[in-house]
Amino acid sequence: MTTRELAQLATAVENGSPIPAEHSEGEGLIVGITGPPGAGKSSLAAALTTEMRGRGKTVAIVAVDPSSKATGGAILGDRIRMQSHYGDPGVFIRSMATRGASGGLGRTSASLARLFRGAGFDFVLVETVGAGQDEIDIAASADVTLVVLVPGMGDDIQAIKAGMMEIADIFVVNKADRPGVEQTVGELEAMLSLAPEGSRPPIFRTTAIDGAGVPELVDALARCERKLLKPDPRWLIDHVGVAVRSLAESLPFYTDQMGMKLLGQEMVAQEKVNVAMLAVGPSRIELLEPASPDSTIAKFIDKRGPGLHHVAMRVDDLSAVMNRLEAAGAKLLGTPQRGAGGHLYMFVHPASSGGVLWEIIQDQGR
Ligand SMILES: Nc1nc2c(ncn2[C@@H]2O[C@H](COP(=O)(O)OP(=O)(O)OP(=O)(O)O)[C@@H](O)[C@H]2O)c(=O)[nH]1
Ligand SMILES: [Mg+2]
Repeated sequence: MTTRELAQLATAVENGSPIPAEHSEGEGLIVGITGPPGAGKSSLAAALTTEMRGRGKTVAIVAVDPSSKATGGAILGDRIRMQSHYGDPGVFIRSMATRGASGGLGRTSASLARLFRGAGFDFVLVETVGAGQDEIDIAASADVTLVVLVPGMGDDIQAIKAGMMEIADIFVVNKADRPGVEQTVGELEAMLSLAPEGSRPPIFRTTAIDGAGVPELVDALARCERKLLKPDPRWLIDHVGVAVRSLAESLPFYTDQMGMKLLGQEMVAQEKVNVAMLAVGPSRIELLEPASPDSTIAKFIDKRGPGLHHVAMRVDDLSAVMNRLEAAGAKLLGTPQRGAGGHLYMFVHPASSGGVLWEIIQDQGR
């Protein structure tokens, strides 16, 4: 594929087209680079690119640049930083100016990253600012996420670290030519000491403008495996619904014999069921007892006997999922309802899903 063809494909993907099947898989490593504005993410991406090119590796860069919305200035700056890489056929650079657009940015850049990996690049660097949903989306789709900090951030570091702890695979303290590097590293170490050993991200010191520390960072990246099984936070099994004739008879198996924690019990008038919720890691088991002979659950038990009734999937955008299902002709049971907790939910008929009744849930405020 020529650079021009790739650029055209990238534009199509940015505009919502699916990634062509022949470019959907690759062996490359997707590296998310995030951190506060001005931390040196773009400079680091340029320095990483120089080092990677020196090792004969190809590099694609996706820059997501909210700070450029007013003037495009940051992108101009990035152009200068990337100057030596323009014209190198082993480097492909895509800057996404957000121009105030909100939402979906993270997913678009994640799609671009997958496209570039599918196009055969050895490393795909994805730059983004901050710690919002976009960063979480990018971190979820990246194999490795670098969180770039700088010395002398003072109180800011606490706030920034709080949001970035979860997504950092590697911390980079950039601008190591400036005073206060060791203090920042020390603060990070103190904070990381609270995390269980074995899950503490390593800390690297770099000076992006002259490349100091960058070879060590590339060594670390070269050792990283693709995280094929990295959890995608957009999808979560929220709970498994089990129809029972009697909570009094069934509950002790879960609580006493299995030793699970009972989260609560309630009567859901809308569905005419008594519900008991049990904790299973971040998910739950929902035991459903008919509260009336004409409830859906009573009819289910009459017809099929007690047992597995439905599986509930939590998604971040129910209407998007619903639109996709509708467009594909799936059989939806009614329209989204609002549950007691304020969440939205709807059901997909088993005929459309290989025999499972799916409840799709979207949390309140997401
Ligand atoms: N002294 C010093 N300056 C650096 C270093 N890395 C980057 N800079 C400078 O810091 C400024 C910001 O660098 P960028 O690479 O644009 O930072 P960024 O994190 O991409 O910034 P945004 O994309 O706007 O959030 C520039 O003036 C860089 O030259 C470094 O290691 N040492
Ligand atoms: Mg930048």
